[in-house]
Amino acid sequence: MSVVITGPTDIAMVGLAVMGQNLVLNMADHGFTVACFNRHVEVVDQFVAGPAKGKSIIGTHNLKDMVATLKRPRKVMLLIKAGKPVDSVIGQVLPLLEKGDIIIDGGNSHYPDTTRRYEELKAKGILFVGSGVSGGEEGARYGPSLMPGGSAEAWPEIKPIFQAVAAKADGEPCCDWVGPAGAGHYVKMVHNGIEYGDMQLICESYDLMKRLAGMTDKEISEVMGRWNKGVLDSFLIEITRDILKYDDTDGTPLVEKIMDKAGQKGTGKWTAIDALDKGMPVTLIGEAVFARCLSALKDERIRASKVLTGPAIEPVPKSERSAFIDDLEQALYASKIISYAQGFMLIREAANEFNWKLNFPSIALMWRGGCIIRSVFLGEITKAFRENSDLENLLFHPFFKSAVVQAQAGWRKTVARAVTNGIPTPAYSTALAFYDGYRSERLPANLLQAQRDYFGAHTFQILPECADDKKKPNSNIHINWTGKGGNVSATTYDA
Ligand code: NBP
Repeated sequence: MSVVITGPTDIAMVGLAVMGQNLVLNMADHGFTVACFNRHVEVVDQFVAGPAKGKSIIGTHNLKDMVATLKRPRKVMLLIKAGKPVDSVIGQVLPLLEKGDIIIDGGNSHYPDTTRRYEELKAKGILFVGSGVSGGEEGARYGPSLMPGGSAEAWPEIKPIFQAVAAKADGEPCCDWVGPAGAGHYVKMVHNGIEYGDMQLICESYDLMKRLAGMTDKEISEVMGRWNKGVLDSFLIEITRDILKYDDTDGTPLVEKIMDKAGQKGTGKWTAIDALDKGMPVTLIGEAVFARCLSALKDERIRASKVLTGPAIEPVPKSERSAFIDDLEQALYASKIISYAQGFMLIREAANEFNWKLNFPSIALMWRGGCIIRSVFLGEITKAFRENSDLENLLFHPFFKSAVVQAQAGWRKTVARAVTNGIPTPAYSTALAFYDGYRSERLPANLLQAQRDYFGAHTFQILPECADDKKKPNSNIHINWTGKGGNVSATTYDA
């Protein structure tokens, strides 16, 4: 098929798999002219002759023809497999561009790669944007959440297109400038981590209703439907409601036939690793990743289930079911607040470490619609950061503080019940442990420091009120605990 090239086009898209095709169609629907290219060019032809037919979309068979259609500054967006393909395509498109042109990577790139590409392209005068894109196929087609970051000079150029195609929440686009370098992909990474946490919390709720209250999938679906009308109103609760009432051809719930081994593509793991690297207690996402790992050990779990015993389950009587479900709703709400508080703690730490000035209210707004974690709850987070963008922690905001305090009785009852009955609730439990740790003025880390000094001479500091002439505040102190070791303290951490 011969492709007629006309122009000028507003933006070009490289990569016509599910995300690329749908975003191109979305851009065309909003009045933009789009040039597109795909490595296997038969995909271009099929797209142009199929879903793109009659729209302001131009297919090209090579990057040179594609770039030739573009208005200046040229905007070339990549929606291809993350990793080496992105570097490869950037290398191919670069000789066709000139200073001031813009390359946008909309794939799931790891943020250190985005920061590297931003620096490399900056040195060549090319503006580089790494943009998180969330919402899957439907989001791309009808309104994704877009999280762009990188060269700020590119923002005024791409803003009209990005904000037009993005999802809207309460009339506002779920897309704004995130910050420099790899900030856009960083925020997308944390979004994906939070998605892991939200999903794990919902799965734990389902497990408790099933195993403790003996509820059917349809009954649990009804609870999800009710929750979806209140503070937990969200995309993930909504799809869970629908999944649980979906019957297979034999009239039984399909979900019960699905192998209980969770897969993962790695972005939740990136968040957990990054949290460990930054020393941030993002415990809920960490537990959500580990819960998937534990589920994957299916064969071993089957063997363990035959030999390792637990308590006999004391079912929730029908007369107490309603109170049990209310407690569960409180537990889910409170745990979710903790997870988002932890996510924002991590983003704040990244901003400090990388010296990024980030727009916190906009980050919450970007997640408010279009993406997998979209929820009414994110509207409250947006409001909280709009009131005070320097908010140290979401838990200090009056709305979330009182929400957690009010929810804690049900939350504690839920976790206690799960533990007593031997039903695993890693996400609920870690959220509660974090809350209790975070609100503790004194933790047992004094003893831990003493242990470290005892066996490794790692030193400790003294509480200001206990300081004296020998143990001065802020000084690193080593004690010869046994009288046998020396008085020399360690200078490097080697535990
Ligand atoms: P895939 O991630 O499945 O990637 C397929 C695309 O990458 C095709 O266009 C393919 O071209 C192209 N590609 C590959 Br593979 N290697 C290439 C190379 N060396 N050079 C040039 N092109 C190459 O597509 P997707 O699911 O549409 O996702 C696109 C990006 O968006 C990914 O980074 C993904 O992680 C991210 N994302 C996906 C979703 C989702 O729901 N799918 C959601 C959010 C973000 P070909 O046709 O010639 O093989």
